[in-house]
Amino acid sequence: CGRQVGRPLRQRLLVVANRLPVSAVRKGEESWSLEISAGGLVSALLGVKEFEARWIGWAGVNVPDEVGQRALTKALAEKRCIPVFLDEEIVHQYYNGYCNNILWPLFHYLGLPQEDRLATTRSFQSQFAAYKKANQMFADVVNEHYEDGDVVWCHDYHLMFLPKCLKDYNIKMKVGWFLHTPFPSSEIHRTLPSRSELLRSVLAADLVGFHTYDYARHFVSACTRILGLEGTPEGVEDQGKMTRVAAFPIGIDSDRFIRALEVPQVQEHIKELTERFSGRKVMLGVDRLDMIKGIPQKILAFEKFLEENQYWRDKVVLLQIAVPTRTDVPEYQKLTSQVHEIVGRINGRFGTLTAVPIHHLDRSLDFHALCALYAVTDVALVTSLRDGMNLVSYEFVACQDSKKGVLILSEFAGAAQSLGAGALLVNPWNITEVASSIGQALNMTSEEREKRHRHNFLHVTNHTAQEWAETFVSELNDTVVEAQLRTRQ
Ligand code: ADQ
Repeated sequence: CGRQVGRPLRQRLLVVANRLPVSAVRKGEESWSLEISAGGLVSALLGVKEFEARWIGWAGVNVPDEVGQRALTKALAEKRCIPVFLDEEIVHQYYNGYCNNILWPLFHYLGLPQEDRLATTRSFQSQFAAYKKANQMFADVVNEHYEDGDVVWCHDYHLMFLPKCLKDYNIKMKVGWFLHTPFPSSEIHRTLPSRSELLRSVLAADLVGFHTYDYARHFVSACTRILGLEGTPEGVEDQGKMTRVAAFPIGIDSDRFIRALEVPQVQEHIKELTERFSGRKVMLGVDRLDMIKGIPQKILAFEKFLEENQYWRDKVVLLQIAVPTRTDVPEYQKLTSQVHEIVGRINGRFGTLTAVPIHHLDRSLDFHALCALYAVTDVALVTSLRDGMNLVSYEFVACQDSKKGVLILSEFAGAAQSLGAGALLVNPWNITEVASSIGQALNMTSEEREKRHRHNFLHVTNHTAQEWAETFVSELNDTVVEAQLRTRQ
C-alpha cells in the first residue's frame, strides 16, 4: 500500500471537497505553479496531522487538453492532491449556478432566486442536472483511488449528492459528510425543488456532521417531515438503515496562530501598527466579501456609534478587511459598491484632514499580516447574518492572549454557541444594539475583558481543528463497526 517501513500506520483519509487547497496557474504547456490557498476548510484541515490525508477536488482551472491535465495531475500528486477536471459549462451550471446561486443563499436563509422558484424552469433543472453530473465525476475519481479501509470524508453543500454515488459504487465504503454552512430550518429546506433527492443522497452516508446541534436537529426534522422517515436521538432511520447525525463543531490550529506571534516579522508588524494607530482603539472586521457576513450592517452600526458618541470620534478606528469572492456575480458586485458607498459617506462625515474612522481594504492579507492585525485589535466585530461557524472569531481569540480584546459576535454565527459566554452577542440586524455593544466593549474594565477572554481562549486552544477531524473520523469508524455488529445480530 506504499507505506514506508518504520512509519506509524495511519489510516488513509480521502478528503473530498469542491476545491483543492491549492490554486494552480499554468506556466507552460506542461508546467504549473501551485500555491496553497486560503479559506475556512483549508484553515481547518491544515491542523490535521493524524491521518495520511489526500485531497480530491477541482483545481479551480479549466484544463481542456490531456497534456495539461497529465502535467497538473503529476504536480498535484506531490502535494497529495488529486484533481477532478470540470469543464467550463459544468462549472458554470454546477458551481456558479446550483451551488452558489441556489444552495448557498438558501442555507443562509436568503431564499431561492425568484426566477428559479419553480422546479419546471429550465435553468433550475439544468443546474441540478449539472450538480448531479459533477458529483458523479467526483465519485468516479474517489472510486479510482479508493483502497479497502480508507475513510472518505465528503465536504460541504457542493457535494450532497456524493455519498449516494459512492455507496452505489461500493456499499462498504466508509463515507462521512460534513456541512460547513448552517443547515436551515426544515421549512426553508422544504422550498427547494430537489429537497427530497438531496436529503436521500446525504442519508446514504454512514455519518452526517454539522457545526452545531441546531443544524443537526434541522436536518433530522427535514428528513422526518419531508421524507416521512423516523428520527432517533442517534440520527435518521430508513428501512432498517441507520444514518448517524451529530454535531462536530470545527476549531482552528490555534498553535499556528500563537506561534506566529513570536515570529520577528510579525512582531515588527505589530510594532508598526501600534505606532500607526497610537492614541486610538482599533476595531477589526475580517471577512470574505459575502452578503452573509453582514458587512454593511456592521459599518452602519459603527456609524451609529460615532453619531451618538462624539467623545470617541477621533479615538477609534475600524479596519475592515474584506477579501472579494465570486466577483463575476452581479449581487456580489452590488455588495462591493454598496460597502464602498457607505464607507465613503462615513469617512466624509466623520473624517478629518489627518485621520479617517474606517479603513476598508478589498483584499486578502497574508497569514503573518493577519496575525499582527488580530494581535493589535481592541475590539473584533463579527456580524454575520448567518454563518456555519466563523473561524475569524476563533483566530482573533487565539492572537489576543496579551491584549485580551473584546469579541462582538453575531448570535447567528455557529461560533456563538461556543464563544457566547466570552463574547458580547448581538443581533446584527439590530443596528442600535450593535452600536451600544461597541460602546460596552470600548468601555469594558480590564477585569471583565480578562475573564471573558480566558473563557474563549480556553475553548479555542482546547477544541482545535485537529481534535475536530480526529473526532469526526473516529466517530465514523465506530459508526461503521456498530452497523456491522447490528447486521450480524
Ligand atoms: P468562510 O465563509 O470562508 O468558511 P470563516 O469561517 O470565517 O468563513 O473562514 C474564513 C477564513 O478565511 C479564515 O481562516 C480567515 O482567516 C480567512 N480570511 C477571511 N478574510 C480574509 C482576509 N481578508 N485576508 C486573509 N484571510 C482572510 C466556511 C463557512 C464558515 C465556517 C468555515 C469552516 O461559511 O461558517 O466557519 O467554512 O467550516
